[in-house]
Amino acid sequence: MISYSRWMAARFNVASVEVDPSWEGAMDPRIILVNPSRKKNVGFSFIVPRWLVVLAEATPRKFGDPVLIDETIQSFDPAMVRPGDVVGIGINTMNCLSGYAAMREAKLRGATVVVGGVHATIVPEEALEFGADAVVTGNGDIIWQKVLEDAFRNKLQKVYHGGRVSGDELLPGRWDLLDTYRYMCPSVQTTAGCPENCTFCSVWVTEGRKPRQRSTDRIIAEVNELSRLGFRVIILADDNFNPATQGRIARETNRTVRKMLEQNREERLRFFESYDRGVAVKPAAFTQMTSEIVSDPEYLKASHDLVGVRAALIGVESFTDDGLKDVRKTWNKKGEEMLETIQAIEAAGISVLASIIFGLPSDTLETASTMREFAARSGATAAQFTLYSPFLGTVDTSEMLRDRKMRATNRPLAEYQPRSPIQILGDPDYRFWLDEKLPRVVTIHPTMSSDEILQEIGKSWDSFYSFFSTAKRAWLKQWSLKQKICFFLLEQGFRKFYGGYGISADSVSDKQLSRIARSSLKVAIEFYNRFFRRKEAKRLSTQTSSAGLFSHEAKPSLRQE
Ligand code: B12
Ligand code: SF4
Repeated sequence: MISYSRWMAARFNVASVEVDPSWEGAMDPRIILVNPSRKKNVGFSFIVPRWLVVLAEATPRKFGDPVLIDETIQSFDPAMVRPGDVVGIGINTMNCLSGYAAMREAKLRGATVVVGGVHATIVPEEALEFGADAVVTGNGDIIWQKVLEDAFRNKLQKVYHGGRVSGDELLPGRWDLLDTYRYMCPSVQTTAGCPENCTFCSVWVTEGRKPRQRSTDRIIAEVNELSRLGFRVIILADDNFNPATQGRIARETNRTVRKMLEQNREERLRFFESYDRGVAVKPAAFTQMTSEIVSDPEYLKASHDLVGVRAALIGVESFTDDGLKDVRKTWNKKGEEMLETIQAIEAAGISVLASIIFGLPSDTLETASTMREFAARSGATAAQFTLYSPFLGTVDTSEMLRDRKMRATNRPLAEYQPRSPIQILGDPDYRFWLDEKLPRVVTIHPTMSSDEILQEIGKSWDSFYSFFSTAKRAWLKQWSLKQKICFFLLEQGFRKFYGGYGISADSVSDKQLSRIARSSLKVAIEFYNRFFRRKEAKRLSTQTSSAGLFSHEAKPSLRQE
């Protein structure tokens, strides 16, 4: 177990707390928002962490424009902080350690530090224990204003509950404050929450099971702004892009919930139509869907035709019945049926990133082979094989932590039946997410060693992305040779950056990128921005002068009534 005081002493041994004179002239007091990262200062990043721009929008203009620091781009330099500044830090479980480090340094310079984000929502007391002046749980969109008012009047409370704000209140981002040329994809949210309750996922716990649709006008205005900035690809950072499809509604037994889902489906389809009419130059969108989208051909077609969804992460999780039972996702198709599902989504023009978890309680060395074989035959454009990991706030992790506590009491097993066959390492006080030397696998699987699990995951990435398999996938696409070559290079790049781990916002991956890989990333993003985005932004800005290009009524509806 980590000794808290030793860790703090080693980590925050800051010799000087002098303020960088270049910041002296700036307006008083300032708000600084920090997105911490374990991998500092890569310089460029694929995806914008949305909370940064949303909190910037939530900051009343009277307090001045906040300074946005995304540590994947630029390390947080504590010298920029002056006494009286308010520093807001957003953390998830993977980057909380870096967040606490930034917090401590900001506090040493006399700032008031407020911590929010998924991790702070799940364990708010931890940020306070580490010295935060205040912690915000839930959505920051509305409550942030109150926090700032209180902070500047010296009336700050310890805990603020932002709750789940209504869809209409979910704010757009302030893109003007971000150096967007450092990123490949901006992220926009269209809906929050997910009606499912998978045991490995914290979304339904924090965001709720009732989907919240964001305001259509706000989404359209935001996407049009991003189009004007030259972005041609966006991430729809939705918890679940298709919360209510025909299949989902059909299996709902609760009448009230079914009614709510039916309304949501109608609302989504209306939104898709308005989006199509209102977004003048539609960017290609990448999002996260459930496989149930195939149960609803109208929804699937509209996602592609009206919203421009061209790729989606689909939570396959497991190809076996037992695996799906493990994660309470038996509504997902299994085996051959899942292959048909993936092929149907691909046939609708949406490239599938099949997301598969390995290391589930029922997984064995045999299921690893099955997983590879199914993935290869699935027809998915891409696949990721992720390690089953205990994230805080999930049913699985809560059970494992409780099991660990009970085991430590040495009560006879007859009195306590562990809930999970998987155990979390360490004694009951060991908070693995705070361990700087965190082992890759923090759990003990009932039948496989950690090495075996990692080997199988490695083998799966190797076989799916082998030169031959990638070339074959490229060859089978109905594309021009140039597109096939691009696809091949992209897939190899995906494997290089995310292999062994899965798609992330760069910041959380522990993967050590070689200098060559980092440089290629920089060159690729620089190239995209310089030669494509700037040109595109210029072209569009000349077009905006012609009336109505970005108005919501720009195009007639394409949906047949
Ligand atoms: C889109 C998404 C992705 C995208 C983009 C990620 C990105 N960084 O932009 C992709 C596909 C790349 C991705 C990857 C991964 N993700 Co993800 N992702 C999401 C998702 C669905 C939405 C995130 C989002 O942008 N929401 C919109 C913004 C506006 O909401 P927000 O960040 O929560 O911020 C609000 C509040 O939290 C609060 N807030 C946030 N910060 C602050 C700071 C202050 C000071 C205040 C006051 C308030 C505040 O106010 C904000 C506005 O309301 C979430 C689910 C979720 N609901 O959080 C999972 C989620 C964050 N991801 C998760 C995981 C596990 C991952 C991966 C590790 C998956 C993997 N490969 O194994 C990777 C890496 C994560 C990372 N951080 O990079 C987990 C995190 C669990 C945890 N306890 O930390 C989540 C919660 C989903 C889950 N399965 O449980 N992800
Ligand atoms: S894994 Fe996907 S479907 Fe399951 S609860 Fe989380 S967001 Fe919903």
